[in-house]
Amino acid sequence: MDEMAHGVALPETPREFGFFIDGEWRKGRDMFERNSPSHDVTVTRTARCTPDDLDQAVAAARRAFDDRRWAGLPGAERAGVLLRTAEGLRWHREEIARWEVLENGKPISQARGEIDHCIACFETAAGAARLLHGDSFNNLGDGLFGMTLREPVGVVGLITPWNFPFLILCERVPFILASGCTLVVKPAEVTSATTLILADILAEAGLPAGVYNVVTGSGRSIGQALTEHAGIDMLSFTGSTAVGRSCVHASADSNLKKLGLELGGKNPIIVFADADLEDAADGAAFGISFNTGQCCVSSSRLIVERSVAAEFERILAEKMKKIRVGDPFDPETQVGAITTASQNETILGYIAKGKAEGATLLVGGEPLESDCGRYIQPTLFSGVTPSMSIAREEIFGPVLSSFHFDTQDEAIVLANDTVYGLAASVWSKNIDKALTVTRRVQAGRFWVNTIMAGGPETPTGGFRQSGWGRETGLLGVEEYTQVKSVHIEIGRRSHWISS
Ligand code: TXE
Repeated sequence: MDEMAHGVALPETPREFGFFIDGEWRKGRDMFERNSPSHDVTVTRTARCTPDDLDQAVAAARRAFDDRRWAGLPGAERAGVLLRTAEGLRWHREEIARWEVLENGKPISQARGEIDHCIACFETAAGAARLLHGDSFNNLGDGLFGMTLREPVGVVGLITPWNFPFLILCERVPFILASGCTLVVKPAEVTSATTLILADILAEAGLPAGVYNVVTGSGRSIGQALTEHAGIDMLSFTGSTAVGRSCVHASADSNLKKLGLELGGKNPIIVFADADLEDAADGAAFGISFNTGQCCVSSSRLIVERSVAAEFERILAEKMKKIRVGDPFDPETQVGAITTASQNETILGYIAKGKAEGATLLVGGEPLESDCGRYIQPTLFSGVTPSMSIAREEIFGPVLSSFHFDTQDEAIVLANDTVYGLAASVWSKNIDKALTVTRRVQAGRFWVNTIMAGGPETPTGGFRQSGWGRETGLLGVEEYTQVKSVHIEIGRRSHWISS
């Protein structure tokens, strides 16, 4: 009998996965195991793919691209596959949610919500597959007509992280497929299960063999080899800024493949004195605690107007104390486990640095006692100054640093005082202030009097060192296309050489 956690069975034996090339499952020779971050039970065994496996996956994706079995279909047929996949995700919602929880440690209620977002991604991309088009130039004179064609880039390599294994995958895969590209995915080694499960759902939906291939293994070996592979036309990478930088080097040193990068963030949440403070405090608590702060768009720098700072921090601290942290299979849990042991150490290391550098700890700051699993209570530091490491570096955990400002200009300077520019949020009932801040703070995604809102219709991506390119929305499909300009002579060309 399987062990139970809140009525959900933990696997008695780990589920073993092969890897997926050219529409077929292959068996790994060398396997690695993943323990659940919340229950310390081995949940999956996944293959360590070899460079030869990767070559075969790239070759399969290349054949599937070159013979036009996918790119050559009408957009309506590609849309049909994407819509049937969305339907498949509805059928497999509970299964996918369970494996997300088992490998990542996120709360089950959150995992279900994320899968609903993934379904919406497939539906949105299906619409985009039908609407994707170029442009025409009727203004080149009577003798010449011009147009632009949008053509798929080719074979895409996709490297995804462990914080949103399925959501980040689905914010890319349907848009890549809508463009007509084929792909080779390398999920994070600790959270590969749901990327592999998607292979069967896509195949059931009618995706031709060779269009979606998955190789598994470590970032340093198989991930690095994918970034360097000359058979890949474009690489979409989501993860740390350090590895993003190495993708740029790998592209430069191989075939100058096109890059899409979504990297780190140190995102500001700016609260003016005229904001609804209760509402803003709820947003701030959610913004730093969602997915245990292991989220590239976490609002990790609170920039609050000095006249209300003490009151705001008191309201916020009270709210943060009430956040329910614990077993992710408990439907009441809001914050689950820290996904990896090394990330846990990183977060606790930053909390220790914050204390040592003289910030004032208002709430949290300790790991929670637990028989198994790694949990950290959402943490708030006040009196943070811009030079402290908790002010500058991405912690990727539930640790919020609070700064105070007196003027709007000062708030904008503080918000922009980072190398990143992924997301930002401003809270004010004064439209002039809210809009001025929105226009002057550098960030790819902005929220006014809300946080982490929005669906797959709008694009995501970063300014500055937070990345290159955009995912989701129409731009998210166009990103995986290249534009060809076509000129057509009407009538007789005037000759260069006189007859
Ligand atoms: O990320 P990595 P890590 C940030 C966050 C976190 C830090 C480290 O600050 O604390 O990164 O996390 C693959 N060539 N983010 O070390 O290593 C790896 O297998 C090619 C922010 O886990 O960047 C995985 O699939 N690929 C972020 C993916 O890269 C390589 C999400 C991400 O892992 C590789 C995750 C290499 N040399 C971490 N090395 C976000 N923007 O949401 C690793 N990988």
